Amino acid sequence: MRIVVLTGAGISAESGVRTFRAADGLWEEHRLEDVATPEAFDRQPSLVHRFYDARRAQLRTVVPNAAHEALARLEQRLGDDLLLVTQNIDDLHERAGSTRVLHMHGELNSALCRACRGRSRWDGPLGDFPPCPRCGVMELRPDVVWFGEIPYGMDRIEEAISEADLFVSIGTSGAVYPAAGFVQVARAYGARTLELNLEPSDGSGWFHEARHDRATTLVPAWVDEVVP
Ligand code: BV8
Repeated sequence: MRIVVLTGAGISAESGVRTFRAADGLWEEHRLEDVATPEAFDRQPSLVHRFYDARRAQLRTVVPNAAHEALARLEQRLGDDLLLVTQNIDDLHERAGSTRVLHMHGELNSALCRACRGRSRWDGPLGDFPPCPRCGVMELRPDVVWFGEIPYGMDRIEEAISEADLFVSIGTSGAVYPAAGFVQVARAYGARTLELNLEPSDGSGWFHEARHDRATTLVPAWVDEVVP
């Protein structure tokens, strides 16, 4: 069975990584357009670096949870029949053992050079404007996909969804596109669709089946169904 899994901030919530739209969500404190757009970075690079440097530093204080671990177990059994697409920029899927992970919105532990377009592994701060390890120019930015920018890996995602038997969405509110539209694409290609989320998402009605509870409860149980 070929499966595409899409994850969002909800899968990392129980690891202590804040979500975006919850009452204590990131967007409560920061206006999206002040920290997550290329225009914001042009206007106030230090403010934007502070926002991402803090999230990058927090990564060292959190660990994967049972939902991340269950998906790593699923990959061990399905191999290339599983593609894990995540909107998350944290590294918890990889730290749980997943390898076939596509970060469509980029990664905290990566820096993108605006001069040479090179992407470099990066786990320290960027707020002190260090030189690019490749071209030496001090034009590094967080390697995340901001609003108005094209997500990574869209062709590979579209191809995997077109061949999938099952599309599963985990821990996402379905508020941000193009990720929020994947369920409709999956249905159009004839895949079965399943939502695993704490509450109904904005696109809940598009799913053949929806289960609502915490990811650490729903995901291990679902994986045990797929690969007993
Ligand atoms: C683009 C990186 C062109 C940075 C992010 C169509 C209609 C309307 C608008 C648009 C449209 N098309 C494009 C747009 C504009 C825009 C958009 O969608 N705007 C929204 C606000 C309306 N999209 C873009 O600009 C995108 N680019 O469209 O380019 C294009 C299009 C197609 C093909 C080629 C080119 C780029 C968007 C990417 C922006 N960058 N992240 C950073 O992280 O700082 S988005 C960021 O916000 C996340 O990555 C994620 O995508 C989103 C947050 O959503 P979630 O992850 O779902 O988190 P949220 O808090 O909302 O929800 C958490 C859920 O978990 C909740 O449902 C909750 O119930 C649940 N939950 C909580 N706890 C648990 C749980 N579930 C289970 N267990 C728990 N314990």
